[in-house]
Amino acid sequence: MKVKDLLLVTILISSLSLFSCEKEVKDVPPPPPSSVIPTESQVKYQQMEMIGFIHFTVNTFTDKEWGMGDEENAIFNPSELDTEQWVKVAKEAGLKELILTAKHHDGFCLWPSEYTEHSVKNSPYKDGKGDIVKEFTDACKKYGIKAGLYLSPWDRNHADYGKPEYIEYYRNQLTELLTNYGEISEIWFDGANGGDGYYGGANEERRIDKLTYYDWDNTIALVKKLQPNILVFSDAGPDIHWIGNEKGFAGETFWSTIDKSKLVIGGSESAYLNSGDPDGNSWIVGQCDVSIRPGWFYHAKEDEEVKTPEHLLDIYYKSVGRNAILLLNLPPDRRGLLHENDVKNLNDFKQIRDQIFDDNLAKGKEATADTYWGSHPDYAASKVTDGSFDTYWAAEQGKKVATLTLDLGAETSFDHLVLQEYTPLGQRVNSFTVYAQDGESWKEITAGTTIGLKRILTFSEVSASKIKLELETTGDVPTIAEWEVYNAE
Ligand code: FUL
Repeated sequence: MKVKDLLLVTILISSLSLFSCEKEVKDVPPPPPSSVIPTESQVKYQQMEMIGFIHFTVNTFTDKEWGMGDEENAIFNPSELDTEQWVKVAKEAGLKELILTAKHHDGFCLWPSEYTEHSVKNSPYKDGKGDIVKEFTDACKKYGIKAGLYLSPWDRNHADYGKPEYIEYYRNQLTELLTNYGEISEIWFDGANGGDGYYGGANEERRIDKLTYYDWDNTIALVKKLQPNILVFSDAGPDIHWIGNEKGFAGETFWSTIDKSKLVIGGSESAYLNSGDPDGNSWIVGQCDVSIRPGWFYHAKEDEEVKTPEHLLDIYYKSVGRNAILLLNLPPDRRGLLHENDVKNLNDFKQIRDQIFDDNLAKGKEATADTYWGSHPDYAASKVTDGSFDTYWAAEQGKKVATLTLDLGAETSFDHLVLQEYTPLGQRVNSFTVYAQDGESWKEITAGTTIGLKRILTFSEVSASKIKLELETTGDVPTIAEWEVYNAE
């Protein structure tokens, strides 16, 4: 090689290394996560937004909400049971998971448990050969939605309820359910803790110590051992917690963080569950359970009291739209089918949602920010209108107040906003105000406290070409993954 060529090569190599060096300088590590963050499966779980409950047992045939446990197996006799109908209806309505009451407080089992005679195996249903948990999990698999199970800890049928032997029985049943039916996504432990019951014929009142009786730590460890990917619900988590009411509403301020030491399965304080705690030491997803009917079980007399699509929409705004997941109960009737009135209102509810959230007026529009992380394009304001949750804007290091501005390009009418924090890094925003440009000035259109995974804001129609969002945090810098704008009309 000639000297001249050698010189050229040297220049080339050094300019290449200069280039990569420059790139290194430009690379900015992402904002560090907050001290409490969700697991990946908690984020995915909440992103499902809406899931369903199926309450079905002897109560469906006795017209009760809580069976005493003395029901004859013979009364359980659905004439047209079709778990595929449940699943198809739920899926069409946008529900991503269903949770079946494998056993409610009456102790009657929808699967042929080998540990009790109080089950489908001694009922007329399919001459005792039926297994509704199997039919249910098969249908979920067939139509591609997740399956969850509810196994009531309180059992008003079992002779041993209240004694240590019952805990072994309960764990045996959990083992059956979590071993024989494939992947179970969620297990639902309710907090009802004893009272009067049949108890194998004793017909008495039995109370248990909610702090010690169920030995929940070991029961939950067993559940996780049998199904490592399962999420556990109770009013104390560990993965998902009850929202503190059965109306389907999260608090207007709702943190996914909460202090675990203040929670007790069957005894957590409702108001605390409803707000979460910005200083909480654990991330537990809030779940809003509510029935499409007044009761959790089917009663013919409630056929005209099925919640209207508008009522369901209001619930959606106050659950999913307040950073929680909605668990909507759909109780099959005595045929074993979801009733026509429930199906109709559920479908209409879906149609309304589709109509409102059909056209995101902010998608791809220009967004700017007064500050962004490392002044690096990866964290620029454009990320909030790119239609992807996985990319996000973050304010510059140390910022506790920041402003994002959205330019819709032309005067646009809207009445809904959707905001999403990038929760894999934590929940940070503790207040926000939204303004619409009004001539030379800005007019406040709405304000709120927490955002979390999703906040939906509704207001009377506004017309503007620019919208401004002011955010405040007390801790780590704010992030926004998506900002959407809709017009319901
Ligand atoms: C509660 C139960 O007592 C109700 O009957 C219903 O199952 C509800 C979802 O959970 O704890």
